[in-house]
Amino acid sequence: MSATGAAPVANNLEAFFMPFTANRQFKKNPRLLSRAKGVHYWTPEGRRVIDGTSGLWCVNAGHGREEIKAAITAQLDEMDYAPSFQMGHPRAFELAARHAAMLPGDLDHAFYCNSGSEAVDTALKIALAYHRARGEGHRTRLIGRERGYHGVGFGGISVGGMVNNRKHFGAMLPGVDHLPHTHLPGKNAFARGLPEHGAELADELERIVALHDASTIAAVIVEPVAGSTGFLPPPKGYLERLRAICTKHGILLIFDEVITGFGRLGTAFAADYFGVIPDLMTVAKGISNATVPMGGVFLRKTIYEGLMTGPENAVDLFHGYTYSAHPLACAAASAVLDIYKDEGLFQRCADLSKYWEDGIHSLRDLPGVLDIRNLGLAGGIDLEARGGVGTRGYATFVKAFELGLLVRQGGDTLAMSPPLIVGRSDIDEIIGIVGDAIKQAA
Ligand code: PXG
Repeated sequence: MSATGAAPVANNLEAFFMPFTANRQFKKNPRLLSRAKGVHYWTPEGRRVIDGTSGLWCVNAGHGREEIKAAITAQLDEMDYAPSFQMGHPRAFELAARHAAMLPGDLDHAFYCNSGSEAVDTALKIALAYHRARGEGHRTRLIGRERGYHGVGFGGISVGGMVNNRKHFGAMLPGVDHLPHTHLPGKNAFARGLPEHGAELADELERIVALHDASTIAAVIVEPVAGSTGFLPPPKGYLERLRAICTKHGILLIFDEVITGFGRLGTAFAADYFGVIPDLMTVAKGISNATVPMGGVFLRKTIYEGLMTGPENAVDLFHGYTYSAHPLACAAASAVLDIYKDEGLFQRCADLSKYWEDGIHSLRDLPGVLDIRNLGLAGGIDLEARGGVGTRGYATFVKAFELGLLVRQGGDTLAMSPPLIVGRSDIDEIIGIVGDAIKQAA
């Protein structure tokens, strides 16, 4: 290799330290994707693989969208980069106005960053800074939930509830507590859509408030539908109760909509689907259809205004990223909003969700299937562990890939979230392959 690293050895998989991956296992038996269009990937050998997961829950409008490519290219021709600290560029303001116009309730301001993890850390910091600005700097505690996934920043893993994402990384943020998770397979197994039982789990917040006192609690952060942990729609009435308790105690409610935002449930946001409006909302993934990394925090007018109380010449929030509102990300995000609107993709998702529900629940009698959950165009399947936790799940994921389908696997749970442009025949194909994979890997 040259001193500049300019001549890599062909097919050498060693140097890339892969994220969230069993590196040695992967490098012995790699699974590569080298081309994508519509709802499909292709491997370097030219084998077609249907995308059952929208990449990583992010390519909501499907792959290779020419409109987004054109917008990014045009922006690159016009201006590659401009700072957003004490400077601005038109596309950032235009995008924020478009997002504000589509947000529910009085959520009407946008702060941009580059990923879901950054969005979560940003939202937690805004919550703390907001309370401090209004003279309630004693509100410092952050409440998350067991099994929650809020990315991999120190803030996100602290409020998150996935033990493997936490246990390696020390003490994390102090002053964090957790609500119980809502997975009750004993009561809710094979629920279609929202499970019946478990709304009372939101009342655990009252117990946490009683323990710490509301005056010490800044915010509660939850995924309206827990994604990474295996897709857990909330019990009926749960989010409404959480909202009511937060309001009663002056605690900010943050919805982490990194997965549910931009159409996954058949509405723009889960907040619309449930009719429950948070104080802050984190987004990423579908915001730019994953073409250029982007994340964001949407906030209520009152929170934005609450941070505008210092002298006019003082910085309002000592927070931001070099690439906040990157022009290419803004161009991509604006183009994908056009696609969502012109093609009615959120409504399309809503229209297909019953077909998807029937499809995924048709797998319930296959060997080892313990539970199936669904909402919008997404779902999770729990398999009975066999040969150690995760062995069966991994074998099923590999088998599905061999059969031509990309699914997500965590432990012995499979998750699926196809692009919102899928048709019924694509759904049939996805369900058919996942069923075959479950049978063949049994
Ligand atoms: N919040 C939520 C709710 C997420 O799902 C993040 C924050 C972090 O986003 P970034 O962009 O920093 O990765 C996520 C990410 C999976 C899977 O298969 C899910 C995510 C990422 C990778 C895989 O479930 N979600």
